[in-house]
Amino acid sequence: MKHIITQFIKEESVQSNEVFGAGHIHDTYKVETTEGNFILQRINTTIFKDVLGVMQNIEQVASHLQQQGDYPMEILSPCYSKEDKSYYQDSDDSYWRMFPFIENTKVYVTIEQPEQAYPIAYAFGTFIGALSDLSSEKLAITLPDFHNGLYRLGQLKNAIPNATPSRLQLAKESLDFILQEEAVFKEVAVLKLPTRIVHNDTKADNILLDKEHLQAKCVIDLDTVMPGTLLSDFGDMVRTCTNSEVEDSDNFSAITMQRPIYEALETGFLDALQDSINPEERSALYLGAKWIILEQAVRFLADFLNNDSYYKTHYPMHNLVRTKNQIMLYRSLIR
Ligand code: GN1
Ligand code: MG
Repeated sequence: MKHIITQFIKEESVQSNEVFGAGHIHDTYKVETTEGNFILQRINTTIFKDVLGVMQNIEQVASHLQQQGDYPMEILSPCYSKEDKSYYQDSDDSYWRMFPFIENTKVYVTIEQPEQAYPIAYAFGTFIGALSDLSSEKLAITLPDFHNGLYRLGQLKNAIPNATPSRLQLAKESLDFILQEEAVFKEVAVLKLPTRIVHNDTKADNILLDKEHLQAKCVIDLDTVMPGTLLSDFGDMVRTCTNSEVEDSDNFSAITMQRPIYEALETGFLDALQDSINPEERSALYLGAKWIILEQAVRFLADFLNNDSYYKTHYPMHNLVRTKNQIMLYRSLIR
């Protein structure tokens, strides 16, 4: 790995590297050097085929936020290689990138108090608001139909004929539930909402919080920043912040959608976006939560039927457990 790190950092400065974080997509490492610490990532090119598009999007977003002058958080900006690129293509065709490590931060994977949720929603709202004057044509669509519920449902249905009989049997109950609720995706598809540049992966742990003051310090994971709607960003926050259990938990009976946290998310998001959110967006926020939780169940279940080709899994039933977890959360939300 040293020859990769030294594309970005002088060899004599490099001290150590170790596996880092809990992402489902890339391989992530923390690199310690005498010039400070860094995050190194091997980009998953099976999923992100247009690496250049992804990195150009991140560069554009970073420079747009920098130009604002009064953006209130730190900005995630990539490091540049010896070749002055924001990524490095190795001889085996792997792609790598580095970011400065943002120190003295923590993330929440589950949230217990509304006071913990508010800054997360306020931060994502601020981020979206700050990008409202960046023209969406400037960004590459690196993952087409990323949050297109009907398309995701189609992927799930397409996975059925190719699934092994045993996986199909195990999936049956979840599949039936999803098909019973599929109208949610049609409801979303007919909404006429403005297209905005949004984050598209607003998991609680994509906000780095100041370790001491617990204020949001940086919005991270900009891979999916693309045109979309506000609703999916609100929905993904509800999905990850209100769940009393982590997404990987099989303690299904303990899963509840914590309503005070939902309310804090709504308040934080609206406080940050008050000048720009329109009444149609505002009144559809709850539908956004239903949409994204159900869509995530669809995505995990499709991957289970496809023998786990997309998400990193740690045991054979992992994607099925995640699916059931999301369904429990969805049930609690609509209750
Ligand atoms: C993936 O970046 P990461 O691992 O946090 C996925 C999200 C899912 C999430 C589920 C590019 O996010 O869309 O919501 O897993 N990212 C991509 O936890 O598919
Ligand atoms: Mg992500």
